[in-house]
Amino acid sequence: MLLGQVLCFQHFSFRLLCCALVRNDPTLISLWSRVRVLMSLSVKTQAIYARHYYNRTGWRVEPGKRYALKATGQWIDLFIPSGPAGYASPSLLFYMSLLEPYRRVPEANWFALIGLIDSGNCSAEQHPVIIGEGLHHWRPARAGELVCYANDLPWLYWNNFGSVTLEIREL
Ligand SMILES: [Ca+2]
Repeated sequence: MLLGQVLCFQHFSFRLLCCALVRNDPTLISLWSRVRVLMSLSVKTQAIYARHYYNRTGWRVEPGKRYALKATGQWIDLFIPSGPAGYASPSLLFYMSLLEPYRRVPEANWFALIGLIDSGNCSAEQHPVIIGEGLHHWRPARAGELVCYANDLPWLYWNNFGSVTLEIREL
């Protein structure tokens, strides 16, 4: 779907909501709720589990297309709760800053939501994308399945709990 079409549709939806609220018209409010349902059908949702080394989404992405990603929720690293943006090494746990270079993506926060595009061989882990709380206009570098995980030390997934929810929408 073209970005212009999405923006036009969203603009229409917003104007419809405004009219419905100003006029307090039940018919318009009902119509707006149906439009919202139609818009939500274009959004795919997937749970990303902290303990899984790889979370396969089943979503095939392609270069030349643009996607909006949004992540919400909370997962837990042993006893440290975190959102999908992840967390910095706590000052009280000084050893964690020493371990930062050994994270799967050293430059990203602990428990930041990471994505990679699997073109057939996940083990390469090349070109990870830091998704965090989301990306507004993501352009994949190549075609493949989007695979996600919490950024952690490769050998410390056994003490991870919970999941975050990831949404994807093609623009
Ligand atoms: Ca862990």
